[in-house]
Amino acid sequence: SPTEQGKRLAAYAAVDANVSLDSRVIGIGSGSTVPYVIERIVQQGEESNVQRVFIPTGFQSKELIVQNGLVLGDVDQYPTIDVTLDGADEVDNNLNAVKGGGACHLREKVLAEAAKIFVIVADERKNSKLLGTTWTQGVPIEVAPFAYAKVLKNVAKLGSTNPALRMGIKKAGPVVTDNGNFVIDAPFSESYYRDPKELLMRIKMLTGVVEVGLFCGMAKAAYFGYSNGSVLIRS
Ligand code: DER
Repeated sequence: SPTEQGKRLAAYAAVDANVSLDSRVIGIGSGSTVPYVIERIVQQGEESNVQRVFIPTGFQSKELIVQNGLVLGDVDQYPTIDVTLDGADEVDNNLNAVKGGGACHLREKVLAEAAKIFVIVADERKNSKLLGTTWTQGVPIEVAPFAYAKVLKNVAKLGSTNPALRMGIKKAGPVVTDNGNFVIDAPFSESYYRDPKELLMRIKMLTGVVEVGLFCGMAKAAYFGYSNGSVLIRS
């Protein structure tokens, strides 16, 4: 499909430009675009990959690394990462991103922050001028289960319209993250997204919030793959 082609194009371009022989510790994000990042890295061959260690951002990410025969590492052991590559739900003109569609954004943000270079890979749908334009599901917020009802009330007071606990599809009850927490999706009107850093700080301060799916000023570059075969690089 066009978006799969776009994901592959973005991932290949990002790996070719950012994963060199001296990239030894590599952070791998979550979602449906990062498998193409792994695909491209595997194509770089055994001899380069045997020198590398790959740090996951959750169960799916770990499985990707292990199933491709790559060396699995832990962020405790490798606190500094050469490059982290990850997807996003939406990216604005200033490379601020909404992340957390896959409920993995706590570990994703840890690895994004720990990396010398954090690179976003995405298909064309994620390229927006302003957050909240194409991604209308709201800001993903990882919360301590004990506090979820309080956070729901308080994020509504902050201005969110109809914040909701993210429920499982093939699982009764709420989605539970790799860290054992819940996720609240908090939609906001366009005006709130004009200053994503301010929105991030206001949500993060709410008691019970573990991490917020707004990555502000973290990405060095974003690669968008288009179904017409082109790749747009913003940095
Ligand atoms: O949850 C996340 O932030 C993931 O990176 C994810 O949302 C990216 O999604 P996709 O690569 O499947 O579009």
